[in-house]
Order: sequence, then C-alpha cells, then structure tokens
Amino acid sequence: MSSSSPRKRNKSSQLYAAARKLMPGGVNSPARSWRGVGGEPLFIASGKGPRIWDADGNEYLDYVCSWGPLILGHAHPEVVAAVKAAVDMGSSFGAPTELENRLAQLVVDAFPSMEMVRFVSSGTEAGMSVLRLARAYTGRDKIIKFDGGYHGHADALLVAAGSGAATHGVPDSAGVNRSFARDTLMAQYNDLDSVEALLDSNPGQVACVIVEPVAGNMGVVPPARGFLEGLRDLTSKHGALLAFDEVITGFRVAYGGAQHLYGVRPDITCLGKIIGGGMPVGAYGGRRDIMEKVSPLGPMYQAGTLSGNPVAMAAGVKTLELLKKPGVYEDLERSGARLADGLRKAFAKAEVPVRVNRVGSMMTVFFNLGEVTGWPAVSRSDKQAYARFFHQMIEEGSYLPPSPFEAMFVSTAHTDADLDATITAAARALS
Ligand code: HOZ
Repeated sequence: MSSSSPRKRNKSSQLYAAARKLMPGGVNSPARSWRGVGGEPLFIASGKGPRIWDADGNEYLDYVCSWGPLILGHAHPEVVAAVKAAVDMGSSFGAPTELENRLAQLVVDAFPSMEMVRFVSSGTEAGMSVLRLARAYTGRDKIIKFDGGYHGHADALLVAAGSGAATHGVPDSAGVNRSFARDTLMAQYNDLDSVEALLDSNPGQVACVIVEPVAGNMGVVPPARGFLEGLRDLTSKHGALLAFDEVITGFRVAYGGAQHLYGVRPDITCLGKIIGGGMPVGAYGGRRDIMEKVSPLGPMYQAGTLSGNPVAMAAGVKTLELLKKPGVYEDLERSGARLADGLRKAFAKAEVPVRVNRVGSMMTVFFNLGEVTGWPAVSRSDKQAYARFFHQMIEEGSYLPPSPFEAMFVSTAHTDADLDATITAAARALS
C-alpha cells in the first residue's frame, strides 16, 4: 500500500484550479476543501466497497465514507440495483409514493421514539425543522445547543458550531441574524450543570435542548455516564423538548441509533446520512402529539418538492434492509475495535500521545495528552500534528477525514486485511 515516491496529483490539481474559478473555494461544502489540513483536495473519480480512486487513478482505503452514510461501502451492488430500478420508474413526482411508506415503516420500527416521521432532503433541513417544531409545540423561543455541536447550517444553529465551522476557526457565520443567535443558548457537552444553569436562568423560555447523543462533529466524543439521562430529566422537569440529532449516529452506532444504545428516549429525533444510502435524505420525527403540529395536520409549515424522493427512498430502504440482517452491528463493532486498538498500539509504539475516541464503527484520533470529553479538550488538540498524520496516511493510501474535528467511519466492506493494512501504514507513517 505504501508508495516510495509521492502520488501524482496532476489531474486533481487541474480540476481544483478549474473548480476554484467556478465555486467558492472550489467546493460545495467547506469541510471537504482540506483547509483543515492544508494542501489541495483530491478529486474522487469512483468508489467500490471500502476503496476510492482519485482522478489520477490513485487508490485509497476510505475512512470518510461520504462522512458516514456509506456504512455498506461504496456502490453496494444491491443498493445500486435498487437505485437503478427506482430511477427507471421515474426520478421525482412531487406526489406520494409507496417507497415513502416503506422507509417510514423501517424508521419508526427501528426508533420507537419516532411515532411519526417527515422526510426531508438533508440533515440541515432536519435540524432546522426540529427547532421550528419545538418552538411550535412549546410556544417558547429559546433553544440550548452544545459548544462544538453541529446540526447543519440553519441560522439559529450556527453558533459555536463544530464540523467545518470549527475546522476553519469561524465559530459563528457572517450573515446570521443576531436576533436568531440571541435565542441560541450555549452549554458544554457532558456538563449537566451548564444545562441546568441555563434552564434555571431562562424559566419557561427554552423550547428544546438539541444534542448529538454521541458528538460526531467535533470529532467523536461519547456521552459521559448519566449525561443523556440527565438531559432527559432536566428537559422533562423544565417542560422543554429533548431533541437528539442522530444524523450521524442513527443506524450507525446501533440499528436503533444512540437512543437505543444508551437507552434514553428523546421527544424528537433528526436523521440523515444512512437512511438515504448515499443519496440526499434527512428526516425528523418524534412523539405523535408533537408531529401532529406539522403541516398539513398542524400549524407548523415545512415542505419540499424533493422530500421523500423515490430514488433516495429506494436507496434508503435497501440499505436498512441489509443493515437489519443478523450480525451486522456485531461485525461493525469488531471492525471498529480492531482499527482503534491497532491505531492506539501504533501511536504508543511511536511514543506519540493520542486519544482514540470510539463508539462502534465511528472514531477520531485526537492528538491530545488528556481525556477528550468536550469542546474545551477537543480544541486543545494539536491540529498541525493531525494534519501531518493525515498527509502521511494519504501517501500511504488511507483516506482519513481532512479535518482534526471529524469522525472516521468503518463500513461493512472493510475487511480485517484492509484495517490491518491501515494500521501498518500508520505505524510506518509514524516511524
Ligand atoms: N457536515 C459534514 C461533516 N460532518 C461535511 C459535509 C461535506 O463536506 O461533504
């Protein structure tokens, strides 16, 4: 897998030069621009199973997996066949289809807290809609989010946000209406006291607390024991809704998401990524009495021509059907543990202090001396060291997230041999 001379990137470089003239920063989403690690992004030509190939023909083992959705790997034959069959029947109707019923049934069966669901086209739409719904249901304006938590780029949620916003050192976006941002209160992840203080000082004003139950957009940070249960108790006590953003964790850390893994039932949930099997999809759902506020049943308006798009629904249905098979999550857990343990050993041998945080098949290598339990610790990580490691791994043929504050993902297509090759490559890169 290693290459003695640097990989050629002529074609990627030419494409990037052309893209920069056409699109801001040459990309359509900032995190993929490599500003978090320096250098020019690779342009990807194709993917199959655990591998991707760039425009110059270089091969990589892929641990980005489209930022999570490709839990079955790239171009899974059954998902591809389902997409082809759907598109042959017509790509969009803007009218109800049976496929929406099928995906909705799979989702509500997997997530008992979601008694009803509404499909949208992205995780951002799901996050934005959940806030509107919480406000419509409670008649309150304020929301609590966590420092380093990312729930898409809706105005009210772009305050101290993780993911690309953190990577680029721009915690707040220009253009966000100050009055929206004023209603967004910031707490610290894994710190219940910070949440309680905000609820106490804003009595009867907080519509919801929105949280990634396993933080994934500041890198992977698992919930401390009792944190999610504490949020459940505090929100119930103060009449606020508890919203879990499971756009990354849904069908990833368990078939029923983090809420199943940790046994905490939120009022509303955002989903995305995996339920579209690699196609653009998001969803939100929750208790029936809450979801009945959504138009056309209720007064909260939210709509979309491409919502419930049949091609995306077909990819999602097939993906969830495959994930439901026995043993899938046990295998993902084993693969995740194998990679994380192997990386820990490689770093320990090289005497490079890191923390590898992992939940199931998602993980982050933090170049950090201490425990990483929330944004203050995450932000103390050595970004330059991550950037060096990232580039070494690219040369070794493993494609990691181009940011120190994102998650690596393992798919069912990664074999033990693939994972071991990446561990060996890391050891070589560190030597
Ligand atoms: N929001 C994604 C990371 N958590 C990045 C999306 C992208 O750049 O494709």
